[in-house]
Amino acid sequence: TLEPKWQAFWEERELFRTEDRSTKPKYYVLDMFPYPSGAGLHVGHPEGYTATDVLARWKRMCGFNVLHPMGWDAFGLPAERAAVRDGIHPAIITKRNIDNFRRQIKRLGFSYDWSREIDTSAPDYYRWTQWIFLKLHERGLAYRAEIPVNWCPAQGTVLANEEVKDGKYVETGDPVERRLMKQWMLRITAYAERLLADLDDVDWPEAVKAMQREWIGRSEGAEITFRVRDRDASFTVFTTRPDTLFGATFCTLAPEHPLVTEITTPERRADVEAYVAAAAKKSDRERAGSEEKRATGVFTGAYATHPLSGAPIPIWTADYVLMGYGHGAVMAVPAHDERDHRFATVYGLPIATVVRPAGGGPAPIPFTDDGVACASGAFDGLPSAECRRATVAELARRGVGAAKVTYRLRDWLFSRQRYWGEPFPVVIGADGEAVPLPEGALPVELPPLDDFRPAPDGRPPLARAREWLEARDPRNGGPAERETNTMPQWAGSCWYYLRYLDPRNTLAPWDAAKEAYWMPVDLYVGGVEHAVLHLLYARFWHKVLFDCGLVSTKEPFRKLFNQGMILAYSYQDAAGKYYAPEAAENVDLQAGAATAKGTGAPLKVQIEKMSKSRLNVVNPDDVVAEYGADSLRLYELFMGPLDAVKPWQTNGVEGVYRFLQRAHRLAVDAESDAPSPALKDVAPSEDLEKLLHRTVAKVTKDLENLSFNTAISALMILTNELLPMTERPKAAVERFTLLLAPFAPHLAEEMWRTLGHADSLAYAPWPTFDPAKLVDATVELPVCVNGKVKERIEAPKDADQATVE
Ligand code: ANZ
Repeated sequence: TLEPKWQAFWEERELFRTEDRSTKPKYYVLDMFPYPSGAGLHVGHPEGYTATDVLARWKRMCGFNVLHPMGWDAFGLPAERAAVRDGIHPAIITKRNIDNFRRQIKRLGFSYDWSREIDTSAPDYYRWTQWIFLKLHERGLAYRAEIPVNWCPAQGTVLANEEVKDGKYVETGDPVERRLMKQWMLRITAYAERLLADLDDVDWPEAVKAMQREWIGRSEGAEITFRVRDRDASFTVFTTRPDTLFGATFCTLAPEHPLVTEITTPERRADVEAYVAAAAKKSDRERAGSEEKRATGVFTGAYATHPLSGAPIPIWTADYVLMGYGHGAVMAVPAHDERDHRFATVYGLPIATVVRPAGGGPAPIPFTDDGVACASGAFDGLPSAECRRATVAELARRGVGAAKVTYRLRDWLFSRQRYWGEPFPVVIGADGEAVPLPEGALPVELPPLDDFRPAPDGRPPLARAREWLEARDPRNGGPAERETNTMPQWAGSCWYYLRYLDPRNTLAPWDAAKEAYWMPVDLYVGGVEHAVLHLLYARFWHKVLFDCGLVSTKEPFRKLFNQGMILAYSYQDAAGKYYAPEAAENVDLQAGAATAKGTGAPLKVQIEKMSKSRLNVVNPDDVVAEYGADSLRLYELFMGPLDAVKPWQTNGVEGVYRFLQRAHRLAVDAESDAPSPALKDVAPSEDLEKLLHRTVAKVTKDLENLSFNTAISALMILTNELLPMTERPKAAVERFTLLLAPFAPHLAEEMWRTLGHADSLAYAPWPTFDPAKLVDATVELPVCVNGKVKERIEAPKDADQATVE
């Protein structure tokens, strides 16, 4: 009953409305905003949200001007699928889901500034997403290209590499083909070096930085040109090991390499064409995976000339060589590369050792480490690193090679054949050119449609909006057609943290002064599943905005923290059938065993991901209804370290619920709701004073380190100390209440009121501690005889040797 009361109190007074300008220092604490799915909130969402809310409330008490907003990542495929299935417009489905999410989140008493709520699918939001797209386009960072994509005819859309396996769409099993299609691309590769280098300046988990580095995949090496024999043709390879050039015994081209058709000899043509056709059906991911399996390939019949030795080298084509990396061609060195070695072994190609271990002795084959060059002409005896430099210098002198840095990062495929996304602010002129619209034409709103399937001609759903499709070419006023692709779901989340600064601005995406005051985000909390794509895309856009002079920081998120996933116990019988936890009894978690109520069938108890099919999803609404929001909040943080993966246990919620009841009784008499009669206006004893200082110090330090579970333990210890006192110093209970406030704000407000304060404690000063009070006056000394502790004695802290003895 007291939670709705305090929530209404906060809302009526707009207590958490953030001031735009302030003399206070700022603190911007951000949650990864949710996709409002039809399933509603699960207990994983409030884990991170509670953590950021505790920090927001704590920082307010510490005198910071805190920005703590919430919004919705509202475009996306599930709403479009539901729309097709149920015949309801995705906007209506999305609004319904948002209303449900907002209701659920509000019940938890988070101190969001709801006046800043944003929705990426609202025209007054996506207008600015389109505006940023125009900035990217202006700078040559958005372009259209004919590229091979994974096309799923049944779904009528392109799919990401991650969505395709064995030539099928993983969700539905529909066949997927490779098709050349004109798509929007964003030139993220132009920012590869900065995206890599600036990782050094942010306070992020090392694991996330490592994943981003891996994704960007910087490789230092060389480009080397090989001439094709008896033809006026050449190709370039990228290699990280130019020092092994003398060991190159064949070359391999990607099946799509334009030279393959040209150089293939008549005798080899049938084999090569069959191979190329088969490779076209596989996705890049599968092809890269053929590394582990047996590499396949065919000989083209043509030869290249070794750039230094002049020896003839057979040219093969093989699908482990990807067209999108380097130049789609490799010089194969079977003695020093695993993959080339496997290939050479299968096809009986020569293997020439050109590096030996620096320390001498036998070497494994292939020997892939650095060593000393051998059988490499003038380079013999050079250590590998030196040999790389010398080889590149020699190739450069002859004009057939140069040092080169390559990135695994690809340009970002930025179009989707969907309805429920941002339309591109672009028209296609009569000449086929994509022409950006002027700023005044924004937003380009989604046309109302009632059928969201691809158009009958196979074009995206937007092609069904006949009237909307017709447009004018801004260059000449002639007829033009709107772009029918939409942006991917990632677009809206690339800049939402900036819109929170100024969400109702109709003249600009944000005000420059507000941006300068608030940015960067001081703390960003969310799931590790966004470690690469979302964070990389957002960093990319931010850097472009920085180059446009629109933001003042190079990086958007100063500190990042990933909360660990919350798992749950599941109950399964021998036949694999799942049981709800209520349907199990005789549960022994240690042994992982239980029995089914009624039948007594033995059940296996396991910790697994929460999912509907496992019947182990915990709904926060149910927890709040039974134990209250404060208990849910406290339990979310008390389960273990924030970044740990941990199982939900409802009896754990009971534990924190009992703790909160005890805490309540420190201030409030359980019978009468009046102030507890034990409260006295007396000074705390010296011992209690020390415990208070130690608790303040501990909780403060733990909050700084996001170590919430240990902070809560300290509050429990203090409660246990205070509760039995018949003369309970009111000043001590007040300090305790303030420490509890960020974690259990409803209960803390109630206690604060009972203690005689008319105002909310949301802005009451955070208790301070005196470091001198943290040190004990005496120390305990173990007395050892022959290395064994025989006794312990107490001595004054500053006692000298003689006194102790
Ligand atoms: C010769 C060589 C000898 C190589 C050796 C390695 C070891 P990273 O480190 O990932 O950048 N390569 C180049 N382009 C390729 C493509 N399009 N598809 C598949 N493989 C390609 O890998 C660079 C190495 O991967 C290059 O160096 C090349 O093989 C291969 F002892 O060249 B290496």
